[in-house]
Amino acid sequence: MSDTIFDKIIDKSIAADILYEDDLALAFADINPQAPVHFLVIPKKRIATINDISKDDRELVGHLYWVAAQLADQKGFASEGFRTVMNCNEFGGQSVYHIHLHVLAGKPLGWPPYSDELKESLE
Ligand code: DGP
Repeated sequence: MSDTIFDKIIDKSIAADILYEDDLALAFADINPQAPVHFLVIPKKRIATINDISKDDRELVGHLYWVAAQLADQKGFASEGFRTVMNCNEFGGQSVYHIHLHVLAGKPLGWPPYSDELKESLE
């Protein structure tokens, strides 16, 4: 599996606004925010897609949610609420092939992603 831009963020060869780091995970602000608060939580281990998560990775993936919840609490939007999304492959809208949990907050968010409007535009 080839390197992605996130490997460069992990090894600090390119800059990011880092919000949290430990041995297993890193959280940083998304470069193209889709909500007032938008950051990504990624494992340091390179896993390309959700489809590549192994049985041994289950705890690591759970850890990403724990990091998201810690930051939500620390930044004061936990009780208001937020959205976590992990896109997978083309139809899921994945563009960086290193799994990442999007954390979006700060305003009420729309749902569902496959709206009637979108359905009509794709027909
Ligand atoms: P996805 O489409 O689910 O694969 O989301 C990839 C996200 O990664 C997208 O919201 C933008 C973000 N992103 C891509 N390149 C960079 C970068 O160089 N720095 C930061 N901070 N975010 C990036």
